Amino acid sequence: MADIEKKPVGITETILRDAHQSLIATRMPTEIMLPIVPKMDEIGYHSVECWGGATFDASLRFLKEDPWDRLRKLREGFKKTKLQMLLRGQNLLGYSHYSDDVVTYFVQKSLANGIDIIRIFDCLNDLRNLEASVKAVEAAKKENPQAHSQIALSYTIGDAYTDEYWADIAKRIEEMGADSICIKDMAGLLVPYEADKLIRNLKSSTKLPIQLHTHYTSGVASMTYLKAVEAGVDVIDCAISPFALGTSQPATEVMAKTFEGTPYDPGLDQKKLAEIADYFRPYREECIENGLMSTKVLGVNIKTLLYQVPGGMLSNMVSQLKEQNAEDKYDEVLNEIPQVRKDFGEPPLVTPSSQIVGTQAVMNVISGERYKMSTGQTKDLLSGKYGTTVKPFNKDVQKKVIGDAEVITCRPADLIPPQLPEFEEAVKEYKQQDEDVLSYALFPQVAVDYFKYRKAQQTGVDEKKADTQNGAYPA
Ligand SMILES: [Mn+2]
Repeated sequence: MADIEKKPVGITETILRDAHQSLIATRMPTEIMLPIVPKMDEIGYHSVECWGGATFDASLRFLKEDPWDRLRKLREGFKKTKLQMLLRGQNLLGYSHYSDDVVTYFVQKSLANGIDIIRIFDCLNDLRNLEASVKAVEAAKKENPQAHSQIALSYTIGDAYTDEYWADIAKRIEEMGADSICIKDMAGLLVPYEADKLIRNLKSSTKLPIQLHTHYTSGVASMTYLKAVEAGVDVIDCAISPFALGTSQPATEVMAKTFEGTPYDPGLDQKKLAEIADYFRPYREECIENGLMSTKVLGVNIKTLLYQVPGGMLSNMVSQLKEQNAEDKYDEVLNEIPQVRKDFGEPPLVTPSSQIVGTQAVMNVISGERYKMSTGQTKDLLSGKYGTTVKPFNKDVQKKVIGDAEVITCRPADLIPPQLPEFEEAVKEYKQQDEDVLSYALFPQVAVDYFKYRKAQQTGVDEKKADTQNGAYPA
């Protein structure tokens, strides 16, 4: 290997976002994060992922924290390290499409409050759903020159996902003006030698840096990183060991050690990494003890590889079947999934498409007739409201589910008029900062509950009425 040019692999640390989202349902509070931030800032990570995904919802709903305040505090602590977030394209951090003015404002405010790298993805890999976010990052570069837009492709397996598909979509991402590409393998489906092939293919079709994100769910993730790094991937996502493995990412220390002394050496200090691991270990123990971390998520879920569907989707299916007293239909439903996916244009299986396909497969089996019953989400998908799938829908199925209802072929957000003014109006009574309107836009009821709690806390402190006020809103 001595004759290979030095090419250190970058490490994105996920402990402050995906690692705890994957292992403890995003429940790590800001107060656990802040004391270790100065040490993390000394490591030399490519970036620290710390925001987006479910952190917003969990902060407001369960932790009674302002997510914007968390971001500002992390920004204050990380003087040198780039901060990264995950954004669900036109859905932002919510579950439905927003108008472009809301998307643009959210991106502006995320950057203004301290984010450097925004990773943006769409469950159908429909790049039109990512246009507004990428443009907003581009426009914000005047004020935030470090701003970086990364388009993440949801990784999946299927007839439509050929070498040509990946090469072509990578080219289109480059043309869109994104700054880098991520392969986002949320289910742990990418096996080592496929990763080698995929990364080499992408590397020959685009000049953009390529980052790989996977989960340890199926047990292959660190081998996948090894092959991907040898194939030229630029950055890998890892989690410090107490919050690594299982449904989380490969361990940071292990990957850093693996590449030590090779041309790919990320150059991280094992002693300093060990100090960070020491800091999080007692918190891990606490989470296991109080049940926040279940040992179930720490093992290898081999079913993921067997059926090529995400682990979360399988457990959803099992509970749906249980509710119907139809657990004996499990194998039938598993066999139905590829059929439904085909009828739906072979989408990747990530939230929300995984739920739509899984629920429909259950309904098809239980009712004994395909598409006799369907959900509103299935109707929306087959009406084009989520965007375009890689293959066309099955026309007969589409007709059976939506009848003569209108089918959208344009970019779905083109049909959504500006929403910001109505959100501003609705939040006016509670607003204490510009960002509140965005919290409201994403989770209206949860945000209002939080705003009321915040007000009560403030009044409690200000007017020395803490006892009565706090009584109503236990923290
Ligand atoms: Mn992930």
